Amino acid sequence: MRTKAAVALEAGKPLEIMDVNLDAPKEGEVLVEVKATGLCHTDDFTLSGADPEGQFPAILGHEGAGVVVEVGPGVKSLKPGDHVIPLYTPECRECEYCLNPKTNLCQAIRGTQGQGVMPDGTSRFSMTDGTPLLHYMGCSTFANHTVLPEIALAKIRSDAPFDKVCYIGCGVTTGIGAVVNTAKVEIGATAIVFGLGGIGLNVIQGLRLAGADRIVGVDINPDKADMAWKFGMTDFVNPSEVEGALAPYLVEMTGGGGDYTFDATGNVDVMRTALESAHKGWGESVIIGVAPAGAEIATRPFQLVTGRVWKGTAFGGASGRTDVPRIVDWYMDGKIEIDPMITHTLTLEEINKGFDMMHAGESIRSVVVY
Ligand code: NAD
Ligand code: DAO
Ligand code: ZN
Ligand code: ZN
Repeated sequence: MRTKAAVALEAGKPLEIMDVNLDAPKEGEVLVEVKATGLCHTDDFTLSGADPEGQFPAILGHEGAGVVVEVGPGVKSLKPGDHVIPLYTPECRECEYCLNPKTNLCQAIRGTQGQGVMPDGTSRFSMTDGTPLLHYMGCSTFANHTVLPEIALAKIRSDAPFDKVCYIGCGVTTGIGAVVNTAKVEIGATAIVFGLGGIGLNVIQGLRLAGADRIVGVDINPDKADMAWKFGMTDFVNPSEVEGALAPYLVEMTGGGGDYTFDATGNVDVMRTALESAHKGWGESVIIGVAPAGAEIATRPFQLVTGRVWKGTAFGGASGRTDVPRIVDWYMDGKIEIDPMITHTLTLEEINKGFDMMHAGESIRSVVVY
């Protein structure tokens, strides 16, 4: 079939809107009509060339929602008409990783997903001249139709609005999951969140949900504070207004440091500050941000010797087929908010404008509705 897509032809160039070929789903695969897709910082990271694993030409996009159109041979859990959210972290429920409750990093299709192809080693997408196009994070939601493995689709209720719940495909689940799955924040905790963008705001609403008492937000863009207050931030710090080093300032302000601190910036210097702002003896610092190719983190080992814990999270530690439908329910039941964070709704033709607004810090989440 033919479908319309925003194609990343090479790093650093705007996406090009074009018709592309999409082959039918093969064994264990599903054809999905994408109804809406969110623009995540990670798509931009790849498009910019900063992603060490970035490959081109490809169809980016990993945050979406849509409807099953056709299932390939052997697919049992989904049928045409089902509403789904694509999962860049699949859940096969059979591999050594899925069977270990300590991780959500299903490895069933890891090798081929990282190479930008389906599990049989081939791509379903090509340009109309026959040039193969790679898949991205196993999702490729910047196309009106895409093919995914069955294990990379969460079936969701049919009354959930696509243009809102698409955000659960990455940002919402990553931020809230970092709090409830990875950090396991307790009622009454003090937390510090670095970066109040599409992920950090969801960390903040996750902290409110978990019952944290004090939620300190840190961002170099003071405009980001307005939304964070609405989601539960109790204190705001703009690092450029702090004299001297930021970590001691935050430790002092919180009476010893955060029980939990979160990096949602992707900046390795911020990651260090986050670790060093965690409470001596028990503070845990969670890295969510994805750093540029070659970047490394550093701290004095004594920071860990004296009881701080440094950890990271992918997709908020969520097992997608199990957890994503529940998060959709939380949204539909009013337990979490999504709508105010979707600051812009665009057509596919406007997708590059969405990335421009992301660069300018003007948007939280832009969503393309097909
Ligand atoms: P964003 O651009 O919307 O937000 C980042 C925020 O950090 C912005 O508000 C910016 O002003 C702020 N910031 C930048 N430098 C700062 C500094 N030095 N100090 C304080 N604040 C600073 O990005 P996002 O969509 O929220 O994504 C955040 C990070 O999370 C990115 O690195 C992204 O790649 C990563 N991410 C990780 C996962 C995962 O599973 N681990 C999933 C999605 C996104
Ligand atoms: O299993 O080895 C692995 C890698 C899983 C990739 C997880 C990616 C998480 C961070 C990327 C940001 C997502 C938008
Ligand atoms: Zn698995
Ligand atoms: Zn994302």
